[in-house]
Amino acid sequence: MVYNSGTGEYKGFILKEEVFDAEMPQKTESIMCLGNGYMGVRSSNEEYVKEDSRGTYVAGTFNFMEGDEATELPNVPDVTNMLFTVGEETVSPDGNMANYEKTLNFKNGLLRRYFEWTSKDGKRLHLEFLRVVSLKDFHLICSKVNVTALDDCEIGLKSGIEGNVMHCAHFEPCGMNAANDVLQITAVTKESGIPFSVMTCHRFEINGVKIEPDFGVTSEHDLQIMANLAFSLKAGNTLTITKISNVFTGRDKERDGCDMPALVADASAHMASVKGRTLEDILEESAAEWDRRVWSVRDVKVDCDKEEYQLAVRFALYHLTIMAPVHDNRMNIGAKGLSGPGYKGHTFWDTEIFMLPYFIFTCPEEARSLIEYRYNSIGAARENAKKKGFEGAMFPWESAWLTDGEITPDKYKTGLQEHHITADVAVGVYYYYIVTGDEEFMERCGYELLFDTAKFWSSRLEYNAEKDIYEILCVIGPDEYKEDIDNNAYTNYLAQYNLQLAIHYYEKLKADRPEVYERLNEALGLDSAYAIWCDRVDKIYLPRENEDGLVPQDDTYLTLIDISRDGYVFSEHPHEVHEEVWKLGGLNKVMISKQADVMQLMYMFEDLFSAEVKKKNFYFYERRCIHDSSLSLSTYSALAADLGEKDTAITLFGRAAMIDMGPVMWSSHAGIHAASLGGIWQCVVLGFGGVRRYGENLRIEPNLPDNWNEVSTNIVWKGQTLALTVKQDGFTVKNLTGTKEVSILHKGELIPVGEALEIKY
Ligand code: IFM
Repeated sequence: MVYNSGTGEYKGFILKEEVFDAEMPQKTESIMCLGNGYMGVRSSNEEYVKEDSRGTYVAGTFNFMEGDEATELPNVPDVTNMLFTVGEETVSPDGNMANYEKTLNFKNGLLRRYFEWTSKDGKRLHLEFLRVVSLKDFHLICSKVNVTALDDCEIGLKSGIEGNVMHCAHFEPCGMNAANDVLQITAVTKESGIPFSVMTCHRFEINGVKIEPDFGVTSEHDLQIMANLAFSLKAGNTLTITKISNVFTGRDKERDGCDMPALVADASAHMASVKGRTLEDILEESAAEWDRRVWSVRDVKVDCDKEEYQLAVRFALYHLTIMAPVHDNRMNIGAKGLSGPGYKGHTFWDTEIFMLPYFIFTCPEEARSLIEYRYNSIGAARENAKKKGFEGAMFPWESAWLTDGEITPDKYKTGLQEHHITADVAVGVYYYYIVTGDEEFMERCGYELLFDTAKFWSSRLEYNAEKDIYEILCVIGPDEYKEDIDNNAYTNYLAQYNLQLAIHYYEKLKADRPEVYERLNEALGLDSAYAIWCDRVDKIYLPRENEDGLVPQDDTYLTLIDISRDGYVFSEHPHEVHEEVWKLGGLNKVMISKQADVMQLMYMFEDLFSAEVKKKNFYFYERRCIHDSSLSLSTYSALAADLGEKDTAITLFGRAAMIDMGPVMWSSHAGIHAASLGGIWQCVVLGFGGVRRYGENLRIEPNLPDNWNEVSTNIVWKGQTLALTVKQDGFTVKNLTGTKEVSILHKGELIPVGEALEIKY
């Protein structure tokens, strides 16, 4: 992968693959995925190659398939395919190919690929493939291919809609249609009954002159419709194919629950309005939207010694945009976004703890939509609690559609035990509220979320009469290597925090907003819940540092077999570690962690422990953590930055930045790692930039790595957009909105920003 190929306005925006990897084409399919939050389209090659896993996923269209382990996003019939032949031979980068290049431009979302290809009998073609998924028109996909013959050639092309893709068994075909140049397939998901329409339209030119070839439409099965064309090209001639496609579903917000005829009418009207457009014009419109929504308002500019760091943070911003269905508050972000089948499109704590801070600080409306998803699924969370013998709202570890409830596959214990998700949701609500001051949201949804999650915790606590404490037994904490454990520090502290928030806002509402209090008290029985919260909150057992200064991750962690890296061969490859650990009795028996756990707690709640204790624990747990989850490195890096451990912070950041973008090919085959991308933003802005919600204040305490000259970005605080530039010798903050006074906390002092503030060290 090349990280520094962009020039001019695209410098720091281009990711490039120079050598085609025939063994692992899935890597660039994922990391160069296109999309817009409504749908994600994997960047598979137009021509099929061995091992490709093409996929188009539309947010929220979950379906359960008989015999499967959980509901998942179906793979929409594919429109990216174009199969070229020269004589009997299929054009493929697997064959005799030269000058290959595949690039993704984050600035405008353009995927470009080209190569030269020579047939066995010496006929040469130059092929250029361009593709864009519009950020402006969510339903629109456009491809353009220029095929230049370097020798006289007879070229065949098969292109259309192919439903025979992985995870396509979700669909019951409803029909197909070929009207002139437009092809269409309709289908409905088998269990959730969501109607889908996929349409595509081809246009052809030779040397810029429109031609109207015979389409030769064929179909080999119920979910396939193809045009089959033939062209004679003289040496030097260029055939241009423009393929414009659209995807509509009955889950779309504006047509929710519509039937197939209504869906087809919408899709057809849309196709009629876009089929004459060019890729250039669609790209220009989409690029303007990229600029409006992202690059002009929340770009993060990094001036440092390594160009890949700038690219990494833009890679994160790009993917955080295309993965997030923030246009529809019935949907949330999947752990792989919409870039692949991994984790079935399910939502985890990844949203609240790893991505939400980015949305809250850069576009609060988008953040609100993600939290409203939780509110909209509170009914299922209440049922989940009831089913498991608890009260209030117990959010599922993995969630999909609003009414699905817990959908973690049974083979994983996380669905039964990883309960911290419920407190993570509350943390997200509070974080959003403090940064935005959005009282309307709180009264409509936020307070109810805080109260009902607290009700869950007070019922989840177990009283230990001997010690007169409340414990939380049999859980999985963030470190998922440890199952059936008692008193996971992260879980216990967050449960207490959840109760503290509920107590605080109960008292505040009762005093200041009696009518809101009355309404919620009547609905949720707050008075009696409050009495229980008050009784239990200070008796929750909270692990503290022991005589060695170590905070136990849970009741047993520090008693396990210690195979820390000193004197032990610790592979970077988790599976090899697992084999070694297996011989010692399994993951539950040894002191190794999958991901940040106590460190996650110390990063999020910086005042719980002294700097000395944090540093000691950092190195203790880092030595025992194999970062087998993509959520781990960014937390360790940001925490290291907070602790002033600059070299460690930048080393860990470098590894976090390469989780998807880096050279390990298999790492992203099933999709990018959404949380890790939120984590990259957190490392740069919250870690190195030192931006933090601290209590109810905005604190700025930069920790720029030594080889970094500057980081600049915008953040939004209480509705004011603040332009922040951090340098080695100080930082500036400008209030770009300027309709409200904002103060920042720096070195313990609250300083008004006014129009602009400059701090020199
Ligand atoms: O939520 C994470 C979890 O913390 C580690 N395993 C993968 C999940 C989805 O990203």
